[in-house]
Amino acid sequence: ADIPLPKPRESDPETVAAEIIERLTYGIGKDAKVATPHDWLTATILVVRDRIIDKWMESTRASYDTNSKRVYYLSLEFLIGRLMRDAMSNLGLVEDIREALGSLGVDLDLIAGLEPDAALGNGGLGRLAACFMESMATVDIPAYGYGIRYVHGLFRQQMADGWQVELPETWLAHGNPWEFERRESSYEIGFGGTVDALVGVEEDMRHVWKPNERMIATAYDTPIVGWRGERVNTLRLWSAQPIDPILLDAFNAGDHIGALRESNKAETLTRVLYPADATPAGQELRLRQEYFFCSASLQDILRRHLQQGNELADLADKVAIQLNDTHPAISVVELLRLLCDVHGLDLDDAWEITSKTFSYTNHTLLPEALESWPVPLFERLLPRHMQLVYAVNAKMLIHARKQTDFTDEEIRHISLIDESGDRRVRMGNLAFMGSHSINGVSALHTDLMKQTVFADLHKLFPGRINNKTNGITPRRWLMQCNPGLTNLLRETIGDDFLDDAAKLQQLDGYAEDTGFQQKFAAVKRANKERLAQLVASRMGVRLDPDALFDIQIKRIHEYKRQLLNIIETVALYDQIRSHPERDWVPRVKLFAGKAAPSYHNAKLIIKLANDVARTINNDPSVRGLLKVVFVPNYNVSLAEVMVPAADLSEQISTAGMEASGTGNMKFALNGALTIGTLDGANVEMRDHVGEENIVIFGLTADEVAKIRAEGHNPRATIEASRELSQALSAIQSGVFSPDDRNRFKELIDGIYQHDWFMVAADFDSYAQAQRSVDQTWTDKASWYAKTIRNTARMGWFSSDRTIRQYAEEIWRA
Ligand code: DL6
Repeated sequence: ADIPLPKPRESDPETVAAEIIERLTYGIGKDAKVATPHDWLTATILVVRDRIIDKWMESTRASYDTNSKRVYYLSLEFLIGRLMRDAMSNLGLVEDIREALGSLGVDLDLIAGLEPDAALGNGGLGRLAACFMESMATVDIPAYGYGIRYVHGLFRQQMADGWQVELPETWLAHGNPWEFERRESSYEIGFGGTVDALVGVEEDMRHVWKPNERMIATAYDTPIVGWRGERVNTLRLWSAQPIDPILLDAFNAGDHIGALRESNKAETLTRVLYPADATPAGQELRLRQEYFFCSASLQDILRRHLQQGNELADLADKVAIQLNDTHPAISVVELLRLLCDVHGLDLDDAWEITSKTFSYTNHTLLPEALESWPVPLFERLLPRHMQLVYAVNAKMLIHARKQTDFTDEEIRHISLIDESGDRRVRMGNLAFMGSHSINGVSALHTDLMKQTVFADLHKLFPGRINNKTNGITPRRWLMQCNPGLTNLLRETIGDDFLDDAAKLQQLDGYAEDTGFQQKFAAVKRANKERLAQLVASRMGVRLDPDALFDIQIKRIHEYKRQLLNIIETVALYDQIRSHPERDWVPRVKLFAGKAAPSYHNAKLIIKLANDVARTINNDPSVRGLLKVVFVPNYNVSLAEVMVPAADLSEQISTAGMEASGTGNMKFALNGALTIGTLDGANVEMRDHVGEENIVIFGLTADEVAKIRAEGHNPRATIEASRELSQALSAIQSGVFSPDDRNRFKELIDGIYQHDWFMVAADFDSYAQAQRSVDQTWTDKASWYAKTIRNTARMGWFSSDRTIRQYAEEIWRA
């Protein structure tokens, strides 16, 4: 029988208020009189969630009914942040809920601020996955995100005397009202053991993997609602559970700890995001995590496919699986295994289905970030997969050998086994071979992929590499984080841009309009006041909202060159002190970002930023002209306050090293001017906003490659620049670290000795660009004309556009 769906709920404030009380009473068991703010938050989320579920069921039923092609986004990271405001805003409920809560004496903003920031990711790649989930729902693509339900997401960063200290993050401490545990969607996952080949005729030989370790993957589903609530998709995160929660025999024999061994082992697997992989144990855990979530996801995908009455031969017509970087690359051989060993297909057929089903996105050219696993580890943990890696490799290398123009060296690069040192399995090559599409995330990055990391595979499979420039969801990164600007835009150009970010272009006509400029400036100032309040309350530092807010927020990495920014800050500090008579533009330099716990230089850079901040902020001679702040514990929620408050956005990576960047897009959309190199998506941003509306400096990617190949003499460059040499020697000699004069010596020595990241090479050009920013700032009409044009012309960088391109050109969904 056609069982009806529940009737959609009304959303007027009175109904909502009554439901919140009902949830508080019957869902949480609390009397409103004693309810804590967390109880109110949970009750409110449950009321919002009910409205999402109505749509969720509709969306799921529709996909089943039409048996339409589904997209599966496999990612080890989803940096989703808080979900309540996103959901309320996409459903158009914010004001009704504010009023409903107000009638109950509860402040919406206060409880919204208590929602934990789900940090199931490290940075750009994870945040992109979150934007994509929202955009896939918005542009009406039936899609599932698959990942891991880490108990502890990215660490909480605390500062101890300017040093980064990592503390565990506990986003699940108060439970998670967004998720649904799906015990019925559980799969067995194996590790280790042996492989038996069942005797038969050669082609019919079936392999049976007998793992010696097993655990269960259980699904937790979170609904992801698209703009205007039209579609709700599912983010399915896997949690590991033991098959036997307790070994009773052992327990009864008095071995109380040993009895829980299995349980601990399983729970360790999904406990922490990105286990430090400097040790062999850390590496093994990481590979186990990857295999665990891929195997569970693929078993789930095949079950759904077959349950709908589809054939395995039709898999690629009904299923598109996107591999988010190499982390899920093991999926290629896991799908082969399932098709051959469980469903009885022969290897050639299975390979054809596999490579038509998968596509792979590369997010970095950094060699250290392209994963590879030691062969002995891979073979011990996944013996059947190792056989399949060799089988695929043989196929590919024979194919390459047949192309007469392949040299031995090219064949060595193509091989799935890196034999240049200890033998390792190359996951990038596996993802490439097992996919029909391999995409980069900006035009420049895609070109460089073809020329560098995948040059030989590109030669073997021309046409597979394509570009999909990243994007950001304008819902979170404009409408929610910047309601002031959103309202001003609606007043000025109407509501069309809410549904189609390209319509922001209509704002272009207002760029020179003085009245509009004043309103735009007032919104920016209010956002700066909000950030100043946050900084004052968290750090006790007062910021002047009339100063130029110059912001660099992102992971701390040498290639992202926070160091260049700090050195230029030191040079500016020297200049202001030497020439107090000049008309200096008051600046606040803001930094935020986390360093990988084992990344020594990145942690030193954080310490340097803090040491420089302490010295400058305590020096009366630059008071009112220069302030430096490192805001601790950067996360999505902090970005939502910092991005709308920026006047200047720092996107200054060494050209050729940042795959795309997405922070660059968020700032420009919110009316900041970008100072940046021709790197990643900055290049396309320049094309869209116009070169007069962005401040570009420094070496190009080609120039960096040339200099690196030919060798450069950083010492000579430094000596030729008085400002740079003075700033470097101040840092190196301990001016900012009187308690440990040698603290930064090695860091600065690196610039003198090799300057791999071109800090010295780009310094003068950067400093000049900063002074040109000062000049524009003093002409406010010109400043706002440029920043308004940035907002107007950033519509193309909506992740809706990116997702449409994936859907049309890769997924055909
Ligand atoms: O594609 C999303 C994002 C890019 O915008 C950044 O440029 C890039 O650095 C980042 N990559 C990562 C880590 N990559 N790996 N592996 O986050 O991806």
